[in-house]
Amino acid sequence: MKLRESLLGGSAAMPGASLQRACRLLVAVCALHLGVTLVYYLAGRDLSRLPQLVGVSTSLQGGSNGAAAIGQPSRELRPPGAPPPLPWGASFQPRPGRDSSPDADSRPGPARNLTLAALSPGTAVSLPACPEESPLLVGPMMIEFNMAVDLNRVAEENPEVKLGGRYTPKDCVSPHKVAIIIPFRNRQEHLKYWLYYLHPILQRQQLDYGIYVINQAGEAMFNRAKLLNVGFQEALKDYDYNCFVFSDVDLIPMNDHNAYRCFSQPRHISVAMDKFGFSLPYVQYFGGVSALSKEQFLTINGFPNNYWGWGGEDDDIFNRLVFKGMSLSRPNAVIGKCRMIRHSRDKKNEPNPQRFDRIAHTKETMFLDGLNTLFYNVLDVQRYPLYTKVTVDIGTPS
Ligand code: UDH
Ligand code: NGS
Repeated sequence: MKLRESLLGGSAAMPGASLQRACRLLVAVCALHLGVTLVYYLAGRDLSRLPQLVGVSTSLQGGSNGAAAIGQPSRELRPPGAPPPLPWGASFQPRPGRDSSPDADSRPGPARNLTLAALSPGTAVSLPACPEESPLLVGPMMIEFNMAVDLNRVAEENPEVKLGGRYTPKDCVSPHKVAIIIPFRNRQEHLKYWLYYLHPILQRQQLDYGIYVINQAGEAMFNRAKLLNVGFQEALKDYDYNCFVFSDVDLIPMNDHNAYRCFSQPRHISVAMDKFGFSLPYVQYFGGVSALSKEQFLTINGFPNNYWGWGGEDDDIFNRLVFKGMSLSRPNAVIGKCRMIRHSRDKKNEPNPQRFDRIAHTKETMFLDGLNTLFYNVLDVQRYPLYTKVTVDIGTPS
């Protein structure tokens, strides 16, 4: 009775006034409820506006430029289930295809597309999953190499790229945790162009990515595939990457619909290079830029370590994929167009005379040479604003 009295304003209150107060209280509670519901609803639809709505200042503001997506969708080179092509340098039939079921193609279902993200200590909000195709893509791009690139300016123009060349979309959660690995020695001018062009593209693709330049120390013969193996292992020390894009430093995509991420089959990305007349030089070609999920990479025991000098290592990788029953995923030749920076042959990267013999024996050697026999010494790790440079001693040909 006391409680009832105090709720209604005490025993001295008139019955009409008490009823009025009770009604006001009820209306206030309803308004509060409506307000809270509205905030949660809007938070689920457009997170960039949440801080303004709730009056919190965070780095979640800003984001999309809303550019419309154009261009054709990517497609698989061969229909699912079709037998993979013959290995390069081999004359026998590989095992029948099996789906390597990587994480990269699987999208979160409707009930799982919200992820908790810290807004400020003690507060958590749900970020939506990034859409299957980014709304930020612009399609075909002009690529040229006739201007000077200042990396300080590139860093200023990409303020959301964090030290070491790390980027994570702010407004959504990307399933594509991509380490981009670049084999490197003495190509700083090419690297500048690569960073200038690729950072904006990778951000528009809404990837959760990091850039790793693996710099071969010393003057010994160059070894591209071993450097890529090192990149795989070193990147995993930083973050739980689930996808690895292996890119030559001198190749730039001409269309941002060419996704630098992983697919249910190993992905060949540089399928229409200008130097080959915007087509493949041969059907098994897997050089230039490619992407393997962590699972696909582990399945083939990584890449070979014993291709010193130019040529054949990409064909060995192709053979490994085929021998493990995988096929290739590729964009079409329009989306897959890319430009190479013209240059002369590097010193200490002359054609490897042993390459033909090696690619004829991939099947026997792939589990005797690869990640399980990878030895190297990291000499230095430098975190620059736009990339992480790992300088490594990978030894000399044995
Ligand atoms: N690379 C270096 N430094 C080197 C050699 C290679 O950084 O000294 C890296 C770089 O990322 C390059 C990649 O390894 O893009 C592949 O090098 P490559 O020499 O196998 O392939 P590329 O297509 O040149 O760059 C092929 C020979 C060009 C001869 C042209 C004659 N007109
Ligand atoms: C093949 C090489 C590949 C090389 C491709 C394209 O002949 O390693 O040419 O080379 N295979 C062998 O030599 C066995 S390119 O024109 O890009 O220098 O990737």
